[in-house]
This record gives sequence, C-alpha cells and structure tokens, in this order.
Amino acid sequence: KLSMLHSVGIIGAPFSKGQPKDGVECAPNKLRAAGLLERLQQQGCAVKDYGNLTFENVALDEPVKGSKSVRTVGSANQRLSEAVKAVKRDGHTAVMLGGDHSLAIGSIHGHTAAVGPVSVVWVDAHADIHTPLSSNTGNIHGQPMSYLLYELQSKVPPLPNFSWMKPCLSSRDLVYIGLRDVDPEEHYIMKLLTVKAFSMTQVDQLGVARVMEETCDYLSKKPIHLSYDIDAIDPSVTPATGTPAVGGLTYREGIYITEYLCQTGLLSAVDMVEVNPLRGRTEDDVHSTVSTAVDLLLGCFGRRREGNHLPDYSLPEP
Ligand code: 5AB
Ligand code: MN
Ligand code: MN
Ligand code: MN
Repeated sequence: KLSMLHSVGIIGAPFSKGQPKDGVECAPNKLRAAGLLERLQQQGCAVKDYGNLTFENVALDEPVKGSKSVRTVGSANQRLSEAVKAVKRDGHTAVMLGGDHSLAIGSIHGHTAAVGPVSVVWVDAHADIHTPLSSNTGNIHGQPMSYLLYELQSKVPPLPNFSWMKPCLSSRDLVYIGLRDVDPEEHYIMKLLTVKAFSMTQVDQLGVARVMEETCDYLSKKPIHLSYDIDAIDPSVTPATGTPAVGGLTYREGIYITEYLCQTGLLSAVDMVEVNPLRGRTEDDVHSTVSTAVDLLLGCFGRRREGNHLPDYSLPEP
C-alpha cells in the first residue's frame, strides 16, 4: 500500500446553479491550469481527463417550494451521475471538479450506482443537509445530503428532474469534519439521525489526528467518497469561495485529512467543490485558494509532506 500508485479519472463539472454567485463554474479549468494533471502524473498517478461536462439550460425554472433552479440542478446531476458511474466502471478513482456542492448529489449517486454502498466523508464548514422545505435560502448547494439519505426520503418532496434518483446513503455511513456554520434546522436533523460529526470544536478538542482515527474506526470498510468543500479550510487560506466561514481548518489540518484517507487505500471518489475564482479580492486570494485545492487533491493520491519518490527510481551510477 505504501507505494500503491493511483489511477485517477477527472470529470470537470462547471456548474453553478445550486447557488446564486457566478464564478464557481470556472474552477475546473482553473484547477487544470494550476497543473493538477501534470502534478498527479509526476507523483506516479495514471490520469485520464474526461473533460468538462456540458449542462442543459432549462429555460423556465421557477422556484419549487422555495428552492431555486431545481430543474437545472436535477438535470445537471443526472448527467454527472452517469459520468461518475462510467469513470468508476473504467476502474479509476473518480475526481469531480466542481462547481458548487449541489453536484454531490450526482457524484455520490453515480459512485454508488457503480460500486454499491459507500462511506461518505464530508469536509465542510456547512452540513448541507437542509431539505428543500427547511432551507431558508432555497440554494440547493445547502441541501444535497437530504436528497441522498434514506432516512430523509419522506421529508423530501418529489421534484422536477429528480425522478432519476433515489436515496443511496445511510446516515450511519456519513461523517462530517470541519462544521462551524450549521443552521438550526440542520442541527435538528443531525441530532434526529445521530449523524457522526467532528465540528471545529472536536477538531480543537481532539486534534485532527484523533479525528481521522475516530472517523475511520467509525466507518465500516466500504469504499470512501470524500466530498471536500474548500470552505472547510479557513478563509485566510481559501478566501475565494461563495460562503466563507471564519474559524476553519488550517492548511495543515486540511492536508492531513487527505493524507490520512489516502493511506486507508479505500478512497474511491473525491469531489472538490465551491472554489470560486471570482470571489477573491486579489489575485493572491484566488491563487492561494486554487493551489490549496490542488494540494488537497495531490494529498488524496499519494503526496506526502515527508517527500515522495517513484517506485522505479534508482540513483545514477558514477
Ligand atoms: B455549501 C446555508 N446553510 O442553506 C444555506 O457551501 C449555506 O455547499 C449553505 O456548504 C452552504 O444556504 C452550502 C446558509
Ligand atoms: Mn458544501
Ligand atoms: Mn460549505
Ligand atoms: Mn460555500
């Protein structure tokens, strides 16, 4: 496992309609331009880029029970689900470059469609577990978990362009890390379902190493789906995101999570979402956010801070 090299399939999902701010759809190309593919290859990964998905623009998409762009989000996630399923069937670890976090619906759905039940590690300042009816903003990027969980099926109304999907995740197979901006309705749901969560309080209390140990002790040995919202990291490091929240994970804590999950050998799909290159105040803000997102992805696929070398390396002979 120590020198296990990875086969990575990358899907760009330039989609922003799960929330109101422009720019998050630019992230897939920004992450590529920052050298993501080349750097994965340099560390020994086999990389296949499946390119960017294109999404249907639904003309008349009036809010449904307060939730916005429901038809557009439903259609986009149907396409993404098929794409992730195909990447998994091709034998790769799937990497979905968002886009906003509503895309976790299709990503996790497609992942389970290909491999069966998964564990989800959701790294985020937010719980994203509103039902369409409990949401105060109507933004679906704050709702994906409610669509995915069996236990919330009866609380989510049938929605246009969502009939293709059924819940595919048990709340027992979910762990949150990094929470610090959870709405009352979401907190109620999490207690009702007894969802395992390491908020920033637990990160402070236990340290990130214990958090990761306890996370993996808690989860059964199913394939892991890591859904990484860049706003989990402190906005001093990753300011270019739509809903920043103070008091987040340090760069080091964020990276440690990826290194730890990598060495489980169970990482089967990764989402990197909510990078918004138009939200930084300066060019430095954007650079710091994008390069942190790239570093997190490199950490998922074998990069270690102690250093790395390829398995076939040998010293030059004098
Ligand atoms: B993100 C909020 N809870 O429902 C809502 O960035 C924020 O994917 C959601 O975690 C944040 O709109 C969604 C206030
Ligand atoms: Mn999120
Ligand atoms: Mn978030
Ligand atoms: Mn956000």
